[in-house]
Amino acid sequence: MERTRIAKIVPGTDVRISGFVENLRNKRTMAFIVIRDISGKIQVTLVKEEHPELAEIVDQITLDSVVTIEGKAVANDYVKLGGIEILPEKIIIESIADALPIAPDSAIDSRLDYRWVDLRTEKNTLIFKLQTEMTSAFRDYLLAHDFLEFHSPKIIGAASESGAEVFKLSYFDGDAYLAQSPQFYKQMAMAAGFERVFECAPVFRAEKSYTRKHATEFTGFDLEFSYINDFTDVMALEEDMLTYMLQRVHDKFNDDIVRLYGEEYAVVVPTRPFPIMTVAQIYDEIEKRYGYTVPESEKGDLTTDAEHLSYKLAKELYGHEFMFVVGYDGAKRPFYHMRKDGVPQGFDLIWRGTEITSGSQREHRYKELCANAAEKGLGKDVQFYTEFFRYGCPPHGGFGLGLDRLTMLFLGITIKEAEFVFRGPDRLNP
Ligand code: AMO
Repeated sequence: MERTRIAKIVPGTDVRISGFVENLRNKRTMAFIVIRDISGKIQVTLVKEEHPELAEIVDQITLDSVVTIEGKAVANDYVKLGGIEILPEKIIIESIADALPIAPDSAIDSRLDYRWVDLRTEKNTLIFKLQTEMTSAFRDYLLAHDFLEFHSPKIIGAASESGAEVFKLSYFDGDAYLAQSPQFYKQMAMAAGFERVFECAPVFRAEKSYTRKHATEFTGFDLEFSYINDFTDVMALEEDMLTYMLQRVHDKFNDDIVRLYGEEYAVVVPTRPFPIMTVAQIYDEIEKRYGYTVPESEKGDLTTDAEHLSYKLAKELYGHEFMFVVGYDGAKRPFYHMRKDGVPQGFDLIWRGTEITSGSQREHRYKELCANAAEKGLGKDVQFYTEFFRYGCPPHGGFGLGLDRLTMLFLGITIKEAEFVFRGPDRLNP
């Protein structure tokens, strides 16, 4: 007999199910076992007198053991779980579980030590169901807009963002680095005439940050496209893509999110256009409204506190969860951003008070790009990259979206919980 997923069980049929033992009440005359698979839970009801051989098997079962059960699915209004139960004819123990080392309310680091056990709950599997819907919505959107999905190398010969935050590894007789971004390769694809590309892949940052939003390895959703007029085209595409994704997540998962994470995380499908403010305007407003004064040295960039306050501001001024931020100081932005009158032609996008994206129009003119690099003291290191712009390259722009950040903001969790397996300065296992 073929296995049926629990959510697909129809009363009145013979079924074979497999899953973890979620709950077990082993009484003198009856046994009630709740079985859980990824799709749902169901009760198995054993009348011991009718099947003494099965009663002996049930005596051996522990919580979280994996079992396969064959029997008849019957409707029963007294059964709380969906009004269906299974009357077993066969029980196979696939794997016996020891007592679990953690509980859902254990400290996060213990939970991460036993991440595979931690992930068994409905609440935690929702994180990854949601992530699947997000990436498939992005893919569907971009494929419908003529993007190619490409895969850029993660072992590279030079730093791709900033030299300070790069992991160095030994590579035969020399050194190599783990890619901090597909940035240079997205742009290489523009020079190759691909016009529109995206990638969903690991990104590595050697940052010793212990915050709720930093990881040393995360998943980047990156894209780049050609023949833009200016960076507002890039913002418009991101706005459209995110709205499409949020609508899909809303339609499929809003009820589950509210039930498992709370009403405050209800999915809000945004109105368009998203609000846009300059860094200076945000500082002005949050000083006036909330008494926040930015330290002089941080003025051209948003501090983490200002980022949080910008959420309050976006809600007060625009009734919105998103805020595009523009007008950063050139000194605070990467050399590959195009500049107009010294102002970088780029933006960050903040959602619920946390940065989820950086993007810009890129400098595609060889001479100007080399000058920008030289100004930042980058010469030889980025020569392989500046070469991409010597033999013709369309004007282009793009952005990078942190998938783990998006996930954590959806559910109000930290990045440690939003990643399947978190990587941070003190965590390399499991
Ligand atoms: P940036 O460095 O801002 O831009 O990264 C893009 C997005 O990636 C996410 N992110 C992180 N997520 C978890 N842990 C981290 N340590 C971390 N660092 C960044 C954030 C961020 O907005 N090349 C540019 C993108 C571009 O211009 O296309 C870049 O990498 O969500």
